[in-house]
Amino acid sequence: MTPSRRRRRLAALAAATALALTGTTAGVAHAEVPPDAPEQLKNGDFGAGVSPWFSYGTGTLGVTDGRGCATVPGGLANLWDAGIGQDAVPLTAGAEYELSFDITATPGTTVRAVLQIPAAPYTQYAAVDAAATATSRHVSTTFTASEDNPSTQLIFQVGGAAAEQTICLDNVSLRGGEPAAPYEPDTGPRVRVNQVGYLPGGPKNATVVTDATAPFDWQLRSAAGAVVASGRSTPRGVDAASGQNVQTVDFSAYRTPGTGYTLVADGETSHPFDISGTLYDKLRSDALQFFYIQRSGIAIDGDLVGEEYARRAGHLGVAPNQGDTSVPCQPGVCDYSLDVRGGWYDAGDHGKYVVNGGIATYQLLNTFERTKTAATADGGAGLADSTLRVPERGNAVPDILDEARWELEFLLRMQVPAGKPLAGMAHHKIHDKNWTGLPLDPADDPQPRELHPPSTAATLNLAAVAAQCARLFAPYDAAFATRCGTAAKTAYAAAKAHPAILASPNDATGGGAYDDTDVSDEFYWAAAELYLSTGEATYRTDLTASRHHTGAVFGDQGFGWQGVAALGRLDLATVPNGLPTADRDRVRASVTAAADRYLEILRGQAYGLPMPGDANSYFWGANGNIANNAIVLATAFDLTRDAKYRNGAVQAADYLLGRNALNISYVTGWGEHHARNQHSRMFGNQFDPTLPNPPAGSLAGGANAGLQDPFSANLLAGCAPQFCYVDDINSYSTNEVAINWNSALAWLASFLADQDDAAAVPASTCAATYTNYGAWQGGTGFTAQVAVRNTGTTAINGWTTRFAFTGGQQVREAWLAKVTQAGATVSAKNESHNARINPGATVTFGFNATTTGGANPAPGLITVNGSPCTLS
Ligand code: 9MR
Repeated sequence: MTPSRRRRRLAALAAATALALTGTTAGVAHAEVPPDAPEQLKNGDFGAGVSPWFSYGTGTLGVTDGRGCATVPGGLANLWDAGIGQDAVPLTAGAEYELSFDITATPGTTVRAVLQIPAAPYTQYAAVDAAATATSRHVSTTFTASEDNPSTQLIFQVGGAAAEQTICLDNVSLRGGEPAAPYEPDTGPRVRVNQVGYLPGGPKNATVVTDATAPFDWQLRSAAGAVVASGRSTPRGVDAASGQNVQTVDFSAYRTPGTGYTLVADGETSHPFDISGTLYDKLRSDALQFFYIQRSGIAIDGDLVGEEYARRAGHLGVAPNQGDTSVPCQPGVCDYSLDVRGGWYDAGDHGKYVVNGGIATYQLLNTFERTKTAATADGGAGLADSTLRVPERGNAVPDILDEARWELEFLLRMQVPAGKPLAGMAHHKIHDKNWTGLPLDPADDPQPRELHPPSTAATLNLAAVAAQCARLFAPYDAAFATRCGTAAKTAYAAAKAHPAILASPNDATGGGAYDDTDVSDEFYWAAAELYLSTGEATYRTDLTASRHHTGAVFGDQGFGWQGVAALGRLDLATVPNGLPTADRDRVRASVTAAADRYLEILRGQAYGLPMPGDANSYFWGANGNIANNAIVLATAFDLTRDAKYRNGAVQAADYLLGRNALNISYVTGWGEHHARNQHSRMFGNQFDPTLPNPPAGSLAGGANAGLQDPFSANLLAGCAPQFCYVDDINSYSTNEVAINWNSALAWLASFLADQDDAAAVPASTCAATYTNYGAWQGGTGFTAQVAVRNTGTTAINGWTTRFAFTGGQQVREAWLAKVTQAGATVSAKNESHNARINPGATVTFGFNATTTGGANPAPGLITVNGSPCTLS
């Protein structure tokens, strides 16, 4: 990632408004700066590389002969069309400063150095013009700061010359004022809880930051202040992830629902929280609602999501947009244009990337597919039609599928058309030619849009999610499902024909690279999804031959857009399929083994999260990976019904919602103190108060010891991993929003919502056998029977047996039960003569069903009156 990846147009606006101050220095000149005055800039001699310097509108900023250098294109209209700078420069009112630097420009031009507010009203505190040539020139100016500002910007405006220039800077210095105070985040009370709350039957853990090394008393207090539970803390020593001495509190034994509880320990009172079985219901819909608001190519309807989020359609071929209805390739890449409208904007930028769209779409589709196989998913009521505020609500299709389809349609458009070179492959991405500034409404983006070359990774992402689409949409829209199925097969074949077309790590101007040198995991995932949908031997052969089928796919740091073998493995464990029983059991055991490992990691963390505590585990977007580790824990619970795994998933949510070193909920609108200034061109409230903050349910990328953006690098250098985060719109490497992080949050929230009170898991009281008597002649249908035995100790009086087909199977007629079907889910209700099932007794019913082709395995879950039966 080059530091120049995105800058604001602040420099442009500043220059446009404030430069009556030309000449040499604006502000008060001739101030006296003592020789020992403190330095306010970081890495002014470029001795530590480029960071925290950034550039915009230039070539890559790099270090050449010990100086910071960048090329600047000729012909830019204005000085401020390109810049090199540093953020978070503090000024103290009334203090005197000396700004100085060495500069060369080859062949030569005038450069302006400006110290300013990096957002409206773009006030300038100082500005100096320097006529720079190929011979180094030392420039110095003094001024008195007119006000306190802990976070100004020094920017060298380097545009506006007719000829291309190479600009080099060295010994950049701003001396004066007070020594820079180390940044101290406001972390609130030392007692750290899930600020949203706890499930009545779930684990309830907190972390207390303290100097104490001996245990102390804690008290749980009701909203009225009554002590409702108490106990002793557990000393945990110094936590590596935060560098803090901490103790933990476990109040799991207290289960009474209520609001406004606080935990008091070591003289501190936590933020308030609830104990409730409905905590996560709205988080599920909020996390999913994010996707509608991120949609490209459609006006966002304020009646649905509130006027503050209403906006015009972005990138629908209406000026000043230059896409996305007919987008050409980058020069030399292809000779056609594609209509690639629609989809979701990836993150805070306006790019659309097939690779990241893939994992996000998978997770939405998988959130829905889980309703067909997981006992706690309650028939998917929380994900039904009209549960989200999307334009498609009321169309008899679950809204989460409608939302996923918005992206699927885009992904399908990214496929290279038949007859063109690399037909069937998917273009890796489509985004702006150059980075744009913040904030920027998508409809106002003036940049040319470009298709980037096809890649094997993108093609396999398309194959995988289009295969999921084929089976999940079959009951709702057979034509769309068929279109998906065809595209999936075509893409997979194209990827096999071109197995090593890799996206370039250097293709990161105007958009992210999403590069990946190993696509063997994408092959495994795509083969798995195609096998699950089609049941065809060729895909099974490929997936079982992959090293990922038996290899370690669940690393400690979790899976993400670059490593997707886990997606295939999870689906082979949960979605019904025809793998041999021993192999299927091994696949499932690999999920529970991974979950056991995550529990072990979690127990080692005083903040109780399933992520190791070293700096390497806190990377760009780690909150998404933490949620993904929670998904593995949740899946292990779905497979085994062992509550320890559910408890692990809950504790991961505790971390995301406030039980962390910064005492912040990383989800906007959730918790007492939550992230709200995530990096986004749409949600630019921090820059422009007329714009909204991100909508409730937006997950920040989170603590990232890599500090790849200059703002956080400058502010947080040397941070302990959990402190490497700042809720500031400038910090794109710690505080962006992104579809792949929110899809993980949505999956997890949906699982947690399904747990209701997280009551003890009841023993199964039924056993079910599903027998497929085979296909009719011609293969258009089949006959099956379900036998249900009462394995409990009391009679069942009246029953509804429920299961789901994998694809588009439809019951045509049934006997010995009244059968209805909604989507893929079949409900069989007793007839009057077989309503009672005595302990040990069995009832059977049968049906004829039509098929639309594809896999037709026995269901993975059969319930009686909502309780899961053991399957045999
Ligand atoms: O999430 C991505 C992270 O894993 C990478 O380290 C980072 C740098 O390549 O890019 C992240 O993805 C960004 C993408 O490149 C552009 N859109 C915003 C994404 C989230 O920051």
